[in-house]
Amino acid sequence: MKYREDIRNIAIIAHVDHGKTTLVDGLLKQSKVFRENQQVGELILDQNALERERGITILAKNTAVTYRGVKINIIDTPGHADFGGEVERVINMADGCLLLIDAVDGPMPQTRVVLKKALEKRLKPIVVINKIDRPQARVAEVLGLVQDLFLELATSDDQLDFPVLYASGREGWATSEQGKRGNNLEPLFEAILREVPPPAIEEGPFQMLVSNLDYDSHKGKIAIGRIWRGRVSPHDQLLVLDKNGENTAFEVGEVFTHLGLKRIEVEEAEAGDIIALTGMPKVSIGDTICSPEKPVPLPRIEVSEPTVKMTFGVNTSPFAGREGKYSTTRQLRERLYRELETNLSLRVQDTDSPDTFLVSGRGELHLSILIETMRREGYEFEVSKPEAIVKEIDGKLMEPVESLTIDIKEEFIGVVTELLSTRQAQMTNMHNDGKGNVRMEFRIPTKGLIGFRSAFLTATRGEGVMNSVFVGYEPWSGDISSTRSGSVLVASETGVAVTYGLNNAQERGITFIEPGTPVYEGMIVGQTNRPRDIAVNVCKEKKLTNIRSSTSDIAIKLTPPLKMSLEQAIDFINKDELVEVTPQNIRLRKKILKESMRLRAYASEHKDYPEKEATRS
Ligand SMILES: Nc1nc2c(ncn2[C@@H]2O[C@H](COP(=O)(O)OP(=O)(O)OP(=O)(O)O)[C@@H](O)[C@H]2O)c(=O)[nH]1
Ligand SMILES: [Mg+2]
Repeated sequence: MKYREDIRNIAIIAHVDHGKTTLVDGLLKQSKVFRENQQVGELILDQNALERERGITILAKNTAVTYRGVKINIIDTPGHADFGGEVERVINMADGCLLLIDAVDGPMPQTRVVLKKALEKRLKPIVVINKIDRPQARVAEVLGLVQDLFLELATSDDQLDFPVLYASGREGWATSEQGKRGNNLEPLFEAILREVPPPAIEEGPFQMLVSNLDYDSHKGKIAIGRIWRGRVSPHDQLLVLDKNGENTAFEVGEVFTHLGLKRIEVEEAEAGDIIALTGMPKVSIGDTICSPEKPVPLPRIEVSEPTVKMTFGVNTSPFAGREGKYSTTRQLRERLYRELETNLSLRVQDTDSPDTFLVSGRGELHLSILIETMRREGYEFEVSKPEAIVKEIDGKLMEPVESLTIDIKEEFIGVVTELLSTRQAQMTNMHNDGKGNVRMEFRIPTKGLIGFRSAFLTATRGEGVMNSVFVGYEPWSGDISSTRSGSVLVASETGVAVTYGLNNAQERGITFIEPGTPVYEGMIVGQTNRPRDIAVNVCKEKKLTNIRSSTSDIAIKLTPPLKMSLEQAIDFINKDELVEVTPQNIRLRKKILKESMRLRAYASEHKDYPEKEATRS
């Protein structure tokens, strides 16, 4: 076997927020891929708008730097469990990984998940205890926990002998000596060169696995992946082997390698490198691109199954078609199926209704990011409450179960435990650091986690941190009754909300909209503590009389409305409700808009309930 000493391929993996992208900033900056005094900012790789707004990585990305004549291809991955599919998608390209661990948090649920994947793939790990600059850093303790984790997950003895560096990605330094401060990232660059095996190369006909796709309006589809065998040049005649075993011939347009944020056009690329190719008319992630001399597919990329599903439907609200650029079934269907080309852990299925699609993903965030992306592209549609995906295994009904880690201040233990007990969570561990910070671990069915985040953040006044990872399927443990406290205020008429009407509504609960907001019958305009929904006429004006009764009527002071983000809205709704998503608005609505029909539906489900009993105000 030959090796390419001039290349190293590494993936950066960690739990969410442990500093991966920030460390990549440092590697890019210190390897001088930018012009002197070029302004590049922070989290350079988190380029898409949603990543920047949320400060998280959503898509795995390739970049490269050169250090002492060696090209280091770097793959930054997302740490959030919902985007675990991205890690699985790209990890094949690497020979080694940097496992980052926050010096305060220590190993977290997703640390275990990504390390397990990396060790299974036999990547050579380099442990980087990161954020050493944090005042509460507990380096020795964290190192001990990391060693325990390796003991548990290693698939062979040699994996237990891993190098450790101590770093502050943000301050741009790393050192191999615990307790010392470094000056720059050279020790990390050196460790990568020394520890990560150079890619083994095979001579022979070209073969590459497509791990990522990009699109350029001039060049068309761009396939990104690692070359496993042979070489490639522009104008080569190659084949794409797809999942159905079909071959499509094409001529290579351009060949690129990575450097910093750029792609560099090259005349030839060789096995071991991570490259980008143009020219293929169609290609999907997981396909093999190869020479017609030896058309053998590489193993396809395996990603874990989705655990959460919801419906995406054509907008059926009375306001449909007003705010979106794309609102037809055909457009929605096309867009959803197109997403499957790159979003590997997503599933889309047709349903009995031609206007509704079942979309499954790895968690609420995975799905809500898709919703937000589509809304920004100009789509309007409606989505249902997410549900856990249950399965029948050996004739038994099984459901996904997650491990949930919660970090809160002591004073919130009571409320959080109470919230979780209604959601079938079981505490498995609790640790108090003696300074008022508590970490609790639970096992909880996925169905119990749905809608939990908003409630948790409210209960902990936004201070709590929660993380969950899928652990497996377990026997179904029964339904959870609605976890939403109270019911909703529903508009009884179509029109425009006015102060007077909203003021009446506020006597019954909290409202979600401002005066001047167009509403339709069946739209949810607020929340109430009452056990049943209440229909309210928020468009109702005060009757005009000639006599002004009192001055207090003139200036009604409304409580400001409670505005929900997309995720909060999805968390909030119940099964008989929908979120209407358009580029301009997020509205909540009842599935059945007409009040009389809703009452009938309710009565038929609750036999003891007299249909007539009005809830109108
Ligand atoms: N104190 C300190 N903070 C850091 C350091 N590195 C990153 N951070 C901060 O930690 C937060 C998360 O950093 P990111 O680099 O986005 O973390 P990430 O691992 O890429 O996060 P995901 O991609 O979303 O999983 C940011 O607010 C950073 O400023 C560090 O070395 N020290
Ligand atoms: Mg990141």
